[in-house]
Amino acid sequence: MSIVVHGFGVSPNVRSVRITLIEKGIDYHFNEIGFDYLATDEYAQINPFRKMPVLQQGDFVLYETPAILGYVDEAFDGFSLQPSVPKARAKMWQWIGIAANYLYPVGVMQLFLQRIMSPIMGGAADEIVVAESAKITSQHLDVLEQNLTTSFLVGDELSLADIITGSMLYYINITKEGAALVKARPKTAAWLHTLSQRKSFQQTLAGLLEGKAQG
Ligand SMILES: N[C@@H](CCC(=O)N[C@@H](CS)C(=O)NCC(=O)O)C(=O)O
Repeated sequence: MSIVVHGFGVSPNVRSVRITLIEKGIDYHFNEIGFDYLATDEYAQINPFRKMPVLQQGDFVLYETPAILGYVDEAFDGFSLQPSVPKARAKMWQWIGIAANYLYPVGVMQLFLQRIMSPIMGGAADEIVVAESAKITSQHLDVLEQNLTTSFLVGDELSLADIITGSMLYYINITKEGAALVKARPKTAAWLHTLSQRKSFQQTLAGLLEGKAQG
């Protein structure tokens, strides 16, 4: 049954799902939707919370990024993107929680949105929000830097933790404040660079203006 991913190209959560599908070698159709579509009754049928991404496989519909990543990894053959040892797997879920609950709301939704997206949408960055979110992001990145003792976040194999955390950090690193924070942390910078070179990350790069074009 073919897979469809609904969302915007520029969304880090949507990108995480697409990267996971590419890493697993699974063909999928990317249904690029616009902001207006999230508000429709039709969209509420596939995600009543009106967020993206949504993964659809026939009559199976799944939303919430961590759930989608776990499903894609487990439902299909190929290289596993989750460590099998319980402690390592728990660490992977810990990083997924950090990405979703800390990096995304502060580094992406505040720092990236204010510094990059507000001007693109014709507004001005709220410098107070930028400064506050950069300060908190700095603390988040300290934790990342201290924990990057292996090639990837959990050991020496790519896992779902790298995919979701790397997707968030990509957007943080686009801001000048975020880029300075990454540059000051050599292990984080090297890890992000390694991820950015992967075919899956390259193939899912999206123009920042796309959100505006569809809005
Ligand atoms: N908890 C959700 C969060 C999804 C989310 O916030 N997606 C953003 C894009 S990255 C979105 O739908 N934004 C549009 C909006 O909030 O209207 C998940 O893990 O998938």
